[in-house]
Amino acid sequence: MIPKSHPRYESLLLRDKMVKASKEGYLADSAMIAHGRGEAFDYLIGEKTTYPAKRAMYVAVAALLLSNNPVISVNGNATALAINEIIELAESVGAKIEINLFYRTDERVKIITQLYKNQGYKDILGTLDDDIEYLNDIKNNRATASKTGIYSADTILIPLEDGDRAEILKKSGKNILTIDLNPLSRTSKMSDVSIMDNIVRAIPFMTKIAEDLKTQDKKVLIELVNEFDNEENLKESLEQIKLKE
Ligand code: PTJ
Repeated sequence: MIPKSHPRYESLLLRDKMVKASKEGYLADSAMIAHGRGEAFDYLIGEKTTYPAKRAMYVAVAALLLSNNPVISVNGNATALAINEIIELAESVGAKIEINLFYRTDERVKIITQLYKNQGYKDILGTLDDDIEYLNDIKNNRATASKTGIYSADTILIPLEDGDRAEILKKSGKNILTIDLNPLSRTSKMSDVSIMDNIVRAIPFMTKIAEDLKTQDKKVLIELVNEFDNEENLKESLEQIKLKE
């Protein structure tokens, strides 16, 4: 038990979730390394949601609401840190959820499928019995996608995605939204909308934004998306990283 008074309480709580998930056998071998890199960036932005991240979140939610077939892609880390929040966001914006693993094994897919079902979410895609296609005709695990999900999606939210998969998804012509604490990552640079924030803060905040944007005129959402410049926003995100006290 971590005492609430501990100065690193929130951070330790997330580590605890990762350790538990690792013991349950559904994390990639390198999941902890990815988490540690995220922690380091989070530390440098003061573990707070920055203004450019908020701006990107509004745009990402608008894009999800405007899409015909939006999908939220989930991997081991995202599931360990924010399973319930992801389900809530998906339900709020009308997006599907697809298991999309960089290090895909049947065993990991099976466990993650069950975790979503245990939370009452029955429509999870990318499962072992799903109809799987290959994006851009690339016949390897990096390019697998559910026929009714990522394969036919127009917009995909990819939290904590590896650069290789982000590139394959981008090349297949999709609108790519990412949540990645590293504004210098290939994924962040390649995406249409990059949210430099911790998934545990970003996802619930996006659900709140969705409740607001759903009441707005479609024109407002289109304007939000059209006026956004990801490169400029990433530059501003980078400026939020503080190397001095
Ligand atoms: O479950 P799998 O097999 O799909 O594998 C998942 C990982 C995350 C291991 C895989 O996709 C991977 O290797 O990713 P990378 O290349 O390490 O990229 C993950 C990115 O997410 C890095 O840029 C991290 O800084 C960032 N990141 C880590 N933790 C968080 C985060 N971004 C937002 N919130 C976090 N909590």
